[in-house]
Amino acid sequence: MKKKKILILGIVCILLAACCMQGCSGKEERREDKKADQAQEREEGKEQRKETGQEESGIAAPSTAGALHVEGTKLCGGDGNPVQLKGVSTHGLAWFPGYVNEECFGQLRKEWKVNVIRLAMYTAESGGYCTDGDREALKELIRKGVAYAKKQDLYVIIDWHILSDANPNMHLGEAKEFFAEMAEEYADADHVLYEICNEPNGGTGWGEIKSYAEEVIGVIRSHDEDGVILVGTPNWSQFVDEAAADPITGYGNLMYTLHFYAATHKEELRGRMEAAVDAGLPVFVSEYGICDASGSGAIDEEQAGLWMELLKERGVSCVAWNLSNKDETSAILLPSCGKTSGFEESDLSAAGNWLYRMLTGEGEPEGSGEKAGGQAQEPGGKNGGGSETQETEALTNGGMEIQALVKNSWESEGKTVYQYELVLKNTSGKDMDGWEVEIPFHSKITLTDGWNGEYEARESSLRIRSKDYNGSVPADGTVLDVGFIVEGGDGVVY
Ligand code: IDC
Repeated sequence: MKKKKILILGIVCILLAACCMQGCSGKEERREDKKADQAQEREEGKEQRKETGQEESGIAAPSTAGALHVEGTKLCGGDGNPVQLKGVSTHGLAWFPGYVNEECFGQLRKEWKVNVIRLAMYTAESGGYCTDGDREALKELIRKGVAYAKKQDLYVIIDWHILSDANPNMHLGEAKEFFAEMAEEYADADHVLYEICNEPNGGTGWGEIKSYAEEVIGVIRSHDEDGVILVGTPNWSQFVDEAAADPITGYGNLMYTLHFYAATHKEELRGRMEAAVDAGLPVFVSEYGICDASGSGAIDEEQAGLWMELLKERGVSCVAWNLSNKDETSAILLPSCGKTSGFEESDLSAAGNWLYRMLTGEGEPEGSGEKAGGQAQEPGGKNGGGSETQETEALTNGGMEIQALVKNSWESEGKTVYQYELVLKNTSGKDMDGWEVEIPFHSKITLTDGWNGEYEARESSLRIRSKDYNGSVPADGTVLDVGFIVEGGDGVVY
């Protein structure tokens, strides 16, 4: 914000001298100073918007909305208009540092239309900031990320990613030191938000989080008087109602985080969020996934659609987990993608594909929960056209009756990719302790992902064995949440 441009300094000096002579307060000086800087920033922003192609997309960005603040339950831009941030979170910076590069951020900004990037820095775990991590290297990555975000006209969240260190007070001293340094450095950066504790858990109550937050916020505010601060809530940032009942007072521009994983957290958590917002709590979804809470398992597009609808309706910002090629459902890139920028459609996992479509509006998974996930289709023109509950063809082998539903399909480099979900029913008449099924396809397949099973692709058939946790199936029992993604195949042979 306060760019140290000679011209501005000159104006500020004159203003300062004039104000001092007239006895005006330091606060007024700062306001004048800010106004002059903001005018200059807006001019520069026009140029930057042309470069990032953001003029056409019309989404809020630092160059248009400027410094953010909180009004009531809403995040707002400098002009007072509500702003919804939508973006993506890095995986742990220590584990996946490569994605912090300007080309990557630029592509996400221009092609994916994100307006925020979250820099997730684990505090515990291996390589964590408070355990055995290289603190200077981690801070350097954050500095780079903040600088690239600035250049690409993105907001950026500095995330103190507590997780296995369930109670944020465990590293209170380190947190205060870290945020003092960050807030001092970024006091005048319009595009920086601070997230002070990712997910308190392990029974850590709101009282403990609140006392931690008050300390850390105090430190941040002593350097940065108005940057937006995101505060975690109990139970992996889900119990926003507890914060709503006893919010932090005495400081402005605070928001409280809610995290959801759509295949695990559904109606009940949406209800909690709505009630908290209705009670006046500013909520920010700084992390979500469309799979289950482990970050893996099957994707639930229907629930994801319902969440997106609600977030849109309430204007709640949301950041997807995670920007990496780790072999887990929530990673937006396939493990086979070694690139750290210049991603193509064929590099995207099912989660990445969904996110891209949601953010850009292409293929529209957003909006209607029904549209997003409710349609079960058969490839190769055998479209049942109905909902998942409708009777579909089934095949039987390995003692199981198998229904293979296509949840999603898309084109990639001239080939069609299908995401299947299976419903397996034990029709063997006996209880099973472990199962194995085979799915024959019309043509050769390439397996790109699979969950809740051990997979082996052989030419045009796919063998799936149970995991240790879903192998026991009573007679007539059903196994759900088994799914996979294959390229090609032209449909299942019944
Ligand atoms: C997961 C990562 C996984 C990593 C693990 C570390 O996806 O690769 O091994 O953390 O413990 C969260 C957390 C987020 C989790 C994610 C999925 O904020 O750190 O990432 N998740 O489990 N909350 C709910 C889900």
